[in-house]
Amino acid sequence: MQEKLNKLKDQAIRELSLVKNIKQLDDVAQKYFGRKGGDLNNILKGLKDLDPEARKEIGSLANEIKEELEAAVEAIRQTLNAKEVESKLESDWLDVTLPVDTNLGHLHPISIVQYELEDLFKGLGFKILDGPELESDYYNFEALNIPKHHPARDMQDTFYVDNSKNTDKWVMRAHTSNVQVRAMKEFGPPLRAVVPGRVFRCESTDASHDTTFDQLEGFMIDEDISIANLIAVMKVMLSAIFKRDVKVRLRPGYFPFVEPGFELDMQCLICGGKGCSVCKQVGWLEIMGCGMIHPNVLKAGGIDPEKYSGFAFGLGLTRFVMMRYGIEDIRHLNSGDLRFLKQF
Ligand code: FA5
Repeated sequence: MQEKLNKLKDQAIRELSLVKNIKQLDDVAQKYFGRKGGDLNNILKGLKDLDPEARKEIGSLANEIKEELEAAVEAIRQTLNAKEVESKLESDWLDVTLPVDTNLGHLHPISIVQYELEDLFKGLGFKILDGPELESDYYNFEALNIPKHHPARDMQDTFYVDNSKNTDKWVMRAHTSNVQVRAMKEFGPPLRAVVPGRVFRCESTDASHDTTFDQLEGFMIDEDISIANLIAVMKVMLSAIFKRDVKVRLRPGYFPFVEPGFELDMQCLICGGKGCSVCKQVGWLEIMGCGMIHPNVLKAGGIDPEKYSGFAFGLGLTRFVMMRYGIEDIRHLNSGDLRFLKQF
């Protein structure tokens, strides 16, 4: 039995010396110490059949050999692990002197024009304001002189949010005009501000209509503000953005929150006024609604309409961008299509 054990030990040592990787090491360890069928374990199991004297002697030798071999396996495992790490480091090296990839993307065309407009209006003494996209029915409609159930709500139909805990309805804002009364309450007169932002409409899409688009609201409130101030600001804005003569026309338009109200159209720059799918074959595209702020809206904002007057406009920023760059379908702008976006 002693001889058998010593032979087993020599054989195990020989096999361990030939091991090249962890997998082979595990196989050898399994062969000798495996719970089921491991050679050394089988000998240890057979000890119970020996007489007590022999069991003691052979048992202590077998344990000695087992400990020795286990220590050898552990030592070889550590060496192999260290070698593996070393070779991984060699193959995974990184050249920190290579040039950095500078293709980091750029601004979306809507942001480009929005920031240009913000700079322009800052120069004219306007504040740049922000407002909530999820808005109360009050600021989106009622404060703007559009009572509940009034048919004028259909002009800016939007998405209503079910808020069963609260009796007041919430809507995705249909226009940036929701910030008018908020700003009047916060800052009071005199006030000049523009409000860029995303708005939402429940309507069918086509080349010039989307359900999510951007507007830029603007308003100026002071003593003696008139339509002449509105037209002057429009002219400055158009020539700054288009840097050339663009044909515009102002026609009467109905918005419950202005009186009088207008709509400003631009001659379509996609077709040069000949007619196309963007301008629905009429040669003109509606770019903004505007007018003199209704006295009821000034009152809702805590401003005395006897003393102050003001103009307001709501520019369709997305359509403005289409005209600036000659984009023939509004749906490209929210598509996330890199083939389109990389052109700007
Ligand atoms: C309004 O949203 C008013 N709040 C504008 C206003 C502000 C009037 C202040 C008076 C005083 P309107 O629904 O017409 O108005 O939208 C304004 C502009 O947004 C339009 O002239 C158009 O350029 C753009 N627009 C409207 N609907 C869409 C749409 N579905 N997709 C893309 N652009 C749109």
